[in-house]
Amino acid sequence: MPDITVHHLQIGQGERIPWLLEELGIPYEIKLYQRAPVLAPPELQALHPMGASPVIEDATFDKEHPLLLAESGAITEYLIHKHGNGRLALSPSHPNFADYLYWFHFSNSNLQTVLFRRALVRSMSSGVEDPRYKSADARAVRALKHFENRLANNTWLAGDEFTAADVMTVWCMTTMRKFEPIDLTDYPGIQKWLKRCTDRPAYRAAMQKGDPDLVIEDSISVKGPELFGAFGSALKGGSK
Ligand SMILES: N[C@@H](CCC(=O)N[C@@H](CS)C(=O)NCC(=O)O)C(=O)O
Repeated sequence: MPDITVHHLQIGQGERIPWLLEELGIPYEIKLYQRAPVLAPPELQALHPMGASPVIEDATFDKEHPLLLAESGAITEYLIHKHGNGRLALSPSHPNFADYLYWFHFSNSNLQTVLFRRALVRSMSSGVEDPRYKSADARAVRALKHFENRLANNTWLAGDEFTAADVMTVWCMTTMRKFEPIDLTDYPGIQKWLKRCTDRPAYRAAMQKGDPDLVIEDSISVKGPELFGAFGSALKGGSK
């Protein structure tokens, strides 16, 4: 029985963690949860004060009292440094260290935030001409263009090496487009990078274990995957 357990809410950013573990070749058990209908079900909410996914349990160092850790960025750094000998991270002596840090944090701290903000503002505004929506959309497009420019000139987000920065970011352009649609026509660099990332055997293996019903080719298509309908209803005031 592996010492590491990943609690993953399907169709969600928890997919980063099995992918990382597959890349690092670290054995793990995965426990799957379904949205009920949008938020986490009670058994997942009960695991951690924040009630969201991903959460890991690690019994490697204390079988009686396994470590419980949430936040995909924190989990990623923890696994890389405690179990992965620093693989998939760039060290401070690497010339691209600052790029690595920046792009590692960009997804959760910027891209994802502005995209979800746009979705929320759209649901509360009078339409796409509403100045509040226009402002939220301009911010999202700005982030997407910045991201595109990075990938127009680099194979991977941190430069020449595939790193955890790529692992952190892919979901924003795949599964997350089920919550906030993004047409990738104007973003050829992102399209090519998505193909490179999702062709990796570790990505395929993780998605097969965590979300076998998601069709990767739909997730990376230019128009994006089918929307997760319950999310749209929840934004309009329906059940969450
Ligand atoms: N910043 C957190 C966000 C965690 C989060 O919001 N996860 C979503 C899945 S995409 C979730 O569990 N949502 C269900 C809920 O909040 O009830 C991370 O990176 O892990």
